[in-house]
Amino acid sequence: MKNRFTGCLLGLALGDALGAPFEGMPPGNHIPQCNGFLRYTDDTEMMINLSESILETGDISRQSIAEHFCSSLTPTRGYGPGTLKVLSLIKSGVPIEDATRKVFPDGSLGNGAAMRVAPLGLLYHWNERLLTDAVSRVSTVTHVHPVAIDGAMAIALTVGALLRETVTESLLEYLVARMQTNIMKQKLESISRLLSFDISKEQIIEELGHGVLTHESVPTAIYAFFRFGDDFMETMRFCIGLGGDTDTIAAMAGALTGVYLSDNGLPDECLEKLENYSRIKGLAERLYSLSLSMAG
Ligand code: AR6
Ligand code: MG
Repeated sequence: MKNRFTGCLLGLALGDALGAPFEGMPPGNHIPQCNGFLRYTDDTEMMINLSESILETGDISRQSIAEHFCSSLTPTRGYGPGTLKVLSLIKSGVPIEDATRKVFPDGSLGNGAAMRVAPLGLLYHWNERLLTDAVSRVSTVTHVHPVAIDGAMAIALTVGALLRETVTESLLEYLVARMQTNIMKQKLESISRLLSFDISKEQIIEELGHGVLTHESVPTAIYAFFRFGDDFMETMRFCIGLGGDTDTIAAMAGALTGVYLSDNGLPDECLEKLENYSRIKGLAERLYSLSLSMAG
């Protein structure tokens, strides 16, 4: 179980760092490289800040999470412009509830909530109500759009379900039943059909998307896991070959593949090059201990 916690967070960070050099490119035969330093982006930085806040307070404190997001923010890690603005408003004293609607009145539709919530699926895998409550509270520190919250739910619920049971097609039905928005329901519902035949990158991009919006990236990452999740690097090559928001799609699929395979399934030659490898591994181990003590 502990190795699956570390596999999840290291898989997320590795996917993020492997995808980062290809962000914004058109689809192509992009090959993820582990021959140089693997620097991660905002996805992993936010996942780390969230985990550190939880371990510090032993709880989900929105105020503490917001403070960690703001005080440990590295501007050069490629944050979405909306999230940067929301965090700078919070830092200047604007209440979270107001800040999250200043850029987009209905809230951000970006995948910035989904990319960071994998630790919540780990921590609360034993209690779905606590898990969904935590996802909702953590997402809405920056992302209040219902589609963005649904995307975060889909990722964290998948992580939780993978820790509890083996993967079956019914996992997709389980996720669909928990979506609150039609677009996320429809997209996740279509994955079973798309898995039933050989399909090109271009068709996947057309059907599921490869962009920064939640409904154009979360279903794609879940599809990638179901199709290639037995092999971490195969999952990475697929996600990165799509182009577009490569780092975040690979980060989300990396978290799912990592929890499924455990850290033994991640390539050592890449982990050796990953920025802050030991720190991320340590956070996962401490979340494992916290989860055990919470579950009693
Ligand atoms: N209406 C129209 N466009 C929107 C809306 C909306 N309601 N919400 C978001 N966008 P943002 P994130 C567009 O800035 O979700 C980084 O690379 C708009 O163009 O809230 O934290 C991360 O690694 C907006 O700037 O950021 C992720 O991959 C963009 O979506 C990615 O960016 C992203 O929303 C998203 O990060
Ligand atoms: Mg990123």
